[in-house]
Amino acid sequence: MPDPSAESWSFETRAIHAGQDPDPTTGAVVTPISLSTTFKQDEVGQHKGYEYSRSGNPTRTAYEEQIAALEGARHGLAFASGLAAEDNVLRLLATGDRVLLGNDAYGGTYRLISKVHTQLGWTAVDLLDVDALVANWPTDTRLVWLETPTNPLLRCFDIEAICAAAHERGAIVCVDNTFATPYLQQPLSLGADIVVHSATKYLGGHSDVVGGFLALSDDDLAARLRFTQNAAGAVPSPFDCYLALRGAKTLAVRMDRHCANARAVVEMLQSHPKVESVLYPGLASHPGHRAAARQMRDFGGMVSFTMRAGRDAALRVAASTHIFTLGESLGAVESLIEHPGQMTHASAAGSPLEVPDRLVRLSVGIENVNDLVEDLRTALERA
Ligand code: P1T
Repeated sequence: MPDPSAESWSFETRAIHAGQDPDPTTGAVVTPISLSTTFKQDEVGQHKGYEYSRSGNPTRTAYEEQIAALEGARHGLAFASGLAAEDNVLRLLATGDRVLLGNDAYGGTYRLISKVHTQLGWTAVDLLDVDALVANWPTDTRLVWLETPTNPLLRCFDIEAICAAAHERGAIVCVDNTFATPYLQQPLSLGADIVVHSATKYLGGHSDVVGGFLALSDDDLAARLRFTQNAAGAVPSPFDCYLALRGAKTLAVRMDRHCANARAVVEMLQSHPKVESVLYPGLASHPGHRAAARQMRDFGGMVSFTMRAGRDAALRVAASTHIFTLGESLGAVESLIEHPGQMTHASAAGSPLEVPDRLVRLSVGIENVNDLVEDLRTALERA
């Protein structure tokens, strides 16, 4: 359970103090990396809250309390990767239950639902049109899975309206908040049942730890997820927890800079003749802009665009930048560029979640904004 005093603290303070009281035995201000796999019991069953490090670990507890406090959640559960966290959510369902999946999402999420959890039914749906969604609602739906903003088209969905529709029809809603982060958007306050993160991205923020996270306030659901976290065992190491906790301390200041830099990059891309369209939630013409403006503090650091000349030009831009590094992943201090069709979303080829082949995705980092804009402009000239 998060530190109760954390409830009155603002976001930035929670990031640095929630779950992170100085160590009571030494006074250490920084949360220790607790490597012990086992913990002494005074009598059988009498211990200080820890027995075995898969079931619970002090460094993990600090990190779980920190991120739960940032999401406004009663419970936080850390996992070895974003997909491991997602897998635990899908294990809540029974054979034959249906997942409604937004028709734009991380390729690995689509792969997990459609190729691993083959005992489940799934339908890819356009979550932008809630009326159409409700009109065609499959009655066996138990879970609605949505990213907002989505990966990689950055579509934004009305979390509140979708949750209301789902709850009326007996389904729960899991929101992947990886792109927005709890600094920009807090889905639980809008009615979501579970928030999932790839902590590998903005929470960790430095491209040096793979992790996943679930945040939620429902005690029963949390107990079921805590059971599978331990029983299936996809937990992060204490060092991973330390890195993610350390990274998340600076989430607010990093996000402010990611958003500001992204705005400048969007402006340049919009005026460039080789760019066909710019996808960014902050643009008034963008699908879901109004929902984003309502439910997000700012529009994030992810920007996608399509190249007028097609796929080969998109591949050339992706290979021509110097500061933007060509690579998968996102959300860290350094800027990244990639071609979703052949990289992060290759597993969605031929599916309803296939992405345009002329699409380029940017994770705008926190380097100097003029350097970033010039790097991209030069790459576009060459493409
Ligand atoms: O990579 P992992 O920590 O397992 O998280 C999976 C995941 C879940 N949700 C979203 C929205 C994601 O973007 C990801 C991972 N995405 C990438 C690696 C990528 O480059 O898009």
